Amino acid sequence: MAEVVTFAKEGSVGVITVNNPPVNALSQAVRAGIKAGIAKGMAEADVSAMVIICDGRTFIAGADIREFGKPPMEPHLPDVCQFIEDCPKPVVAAIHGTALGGGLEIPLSCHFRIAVATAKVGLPEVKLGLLPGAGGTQRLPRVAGVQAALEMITSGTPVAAAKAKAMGILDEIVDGDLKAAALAFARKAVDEKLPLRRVSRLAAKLDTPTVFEDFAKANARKFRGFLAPYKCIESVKNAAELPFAEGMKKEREIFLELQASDQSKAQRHVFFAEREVVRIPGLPDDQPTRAITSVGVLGAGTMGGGIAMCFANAGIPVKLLDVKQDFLDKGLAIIQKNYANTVAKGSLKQEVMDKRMSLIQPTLAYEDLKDVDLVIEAVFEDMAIKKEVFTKLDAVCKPGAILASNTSYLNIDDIAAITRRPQDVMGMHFFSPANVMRLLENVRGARTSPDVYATAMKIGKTIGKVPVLVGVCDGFVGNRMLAKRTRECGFMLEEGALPWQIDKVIYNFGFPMGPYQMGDMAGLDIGWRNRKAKFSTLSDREKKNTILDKICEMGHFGQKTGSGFYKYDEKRNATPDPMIEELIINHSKDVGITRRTITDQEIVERAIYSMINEGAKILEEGIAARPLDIDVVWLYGYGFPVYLGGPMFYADTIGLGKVYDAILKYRDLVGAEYWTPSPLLEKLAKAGKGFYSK
Ligand code: 3H9
Repeated sequence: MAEVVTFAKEGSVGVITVNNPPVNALSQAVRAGIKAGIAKGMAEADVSAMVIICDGRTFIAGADIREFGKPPMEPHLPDVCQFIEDCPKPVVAAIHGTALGGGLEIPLSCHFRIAVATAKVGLPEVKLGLLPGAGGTQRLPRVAGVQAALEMITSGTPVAAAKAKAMGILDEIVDGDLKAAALAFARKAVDEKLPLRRVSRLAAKLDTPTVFEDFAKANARKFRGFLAPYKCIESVKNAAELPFAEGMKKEREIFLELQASDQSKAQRHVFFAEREVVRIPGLPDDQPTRAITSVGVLGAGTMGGGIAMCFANAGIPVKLLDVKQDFLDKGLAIIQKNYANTVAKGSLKQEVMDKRMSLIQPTLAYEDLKDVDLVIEAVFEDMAIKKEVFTKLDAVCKPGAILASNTSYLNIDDIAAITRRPQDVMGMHFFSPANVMRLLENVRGARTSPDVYATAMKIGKTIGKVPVLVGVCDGFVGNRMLAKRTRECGFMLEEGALPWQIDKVIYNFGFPMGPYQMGDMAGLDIGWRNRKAKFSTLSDREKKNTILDKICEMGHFGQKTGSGFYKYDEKRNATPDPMIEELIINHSKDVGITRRTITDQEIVERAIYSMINEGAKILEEGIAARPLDIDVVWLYGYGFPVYLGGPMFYADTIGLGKVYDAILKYRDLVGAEYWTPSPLLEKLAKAGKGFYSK
């Protein structure tokens, strides 16, 4: 038997122990080991029952995702599960940690399941663009009912032991030693001749015949663009309508189909990218970091308040500084309101809210920041103001404190240079609303010390963010690429597209909303102010593209003023504005452009490929160390569709050759100034390679 699985006799019970760190994934050796363990227990006359249990921090966390994409190796998991279920001697699964995916499909094939109270069970395959492929879609509805199975399988969200017991997934919740309890349960099953519950022989409990359609309809928004949830529904429906063996056969077919799909490849890429992103190339895994036990946040506005909440949520005390009592009062009132909303929804206990509020201490005095380990300033985006703030921080903060700016595009090196400790200065760019958005762009300056940016990455994880390390440039990774999309969309408006056409195409591509809906929501004045600040750096064509200026000059700033690119009713429902259409058409005339039909494909290509080309430049310049850093920025900060894996992964899926050809086409159409292929992209495309397959 393979050493990742051991078999030992404890009296009359055969104990099959899985030990495959870190998460006991079901590699081929583990599958073979479990099967061999069951076979051994069956063969040995003095073994009357078996227990499957795991060493380490968790029960089995599922199939080994790293094996996907390689040729499947026997024994296949569905067969191992069936082998367990068919065993004539009782088999008990003993669960701790998280039993996920195949790690729950094995217990569902056991005759009994017990768990410690802290355990969780779930079928998260949908998050990898898959469906549970070892009987999960067939056995769970037979155990927990169709509705509960649909919810669990299509959301992928694990449930806690108590709920799992109420759903019928667990037989018993155990206090104290799990192995002792499992042995006792196994002996009881033998002594009391408990009937062996073979789930495949049960019927899937169907509540209403229309449950499948109703479920798909009710979740249409959530499932938009994704293949896997619909395939999960189809497979659960098979469980209700077909004999078990047929349902299993179809489940396997669908599993293999999904496994080979671009969506699942993309979602698996996202799973690993999210974990890899925190590892900083060039730094050892045991890189020393600085302790962060208290934080200062400057600016009690929307951004500063959101950042303060992030730390308070993680139990870290925050000194929140602003220049006027009035600003502090308003900021705290908003924080209070945000928390109170969560309490009202039932997702937060009042006492937890009170504790978090007590961790946020308002102050007007810089002196109060003298002992904090980290300061993040979120004041107005103006270099003169930033420099003033950093001069003050440099004067009061203790040696070794990290001084961070939340700027979204200003030069961190210029800010650092004003201080006597540039090695302690960096950017920590949160995304609005900071307490909700998961992305944190950590910007390392030319002189930032490695232990400083390693600390920022670590603290980012502590506060529940997905931190990405980037270098200094205008707009860093996210906004620098976004600027290219904004430019191209602006050009397409001049050439013949309308905002609602572009928005629809970008929405259908999979983004939560189009650029003009987003602009209207954020406030057009923000983009206008940025445009004015950067006006001197714009090209002639960009300078003359005054559509945004004209809209803003009328005081139309988007949703908050009732009109922007769209008109809004009192409920903020948007309708296309004929006045804006006229304004755009007149603008085209004014700048001498004959409007033409812009196809949806052209919109996708110009909006997305312009970003991909910029992403390639970002890689060349070393602003991002790896394509996965760029993907993670776009997935977690800008709502790039998860099932496309991020812009760089998406480029590889299309093929860089095609992207390159399109770039050349737009170079001829729009101009080399905007559409010159990055040398990296050109080199990879010509070599038939991708960003991830160099
Ligand atoms: C499935 O089961 C299909 C079946 O239905 C049908 C088959 C026919 N495989 O997240 P962490 C690695 S699909 C390989 O940082 P945590 C992970 O990459 C599977 N590797 O720890 C990381 O490696 P590294 C359904 C895996 O404590 C290390 O383990 N199951 C797998 O924060 C630690 O991971 C899932 O989707 C895996 N399955 O969270 C569960 N899982 O150190 C996926 C983890 O090199 N896993 N690794 O970066 C999780 O949700 C979390 O890892 C877990 C632990 C909650 C278990």
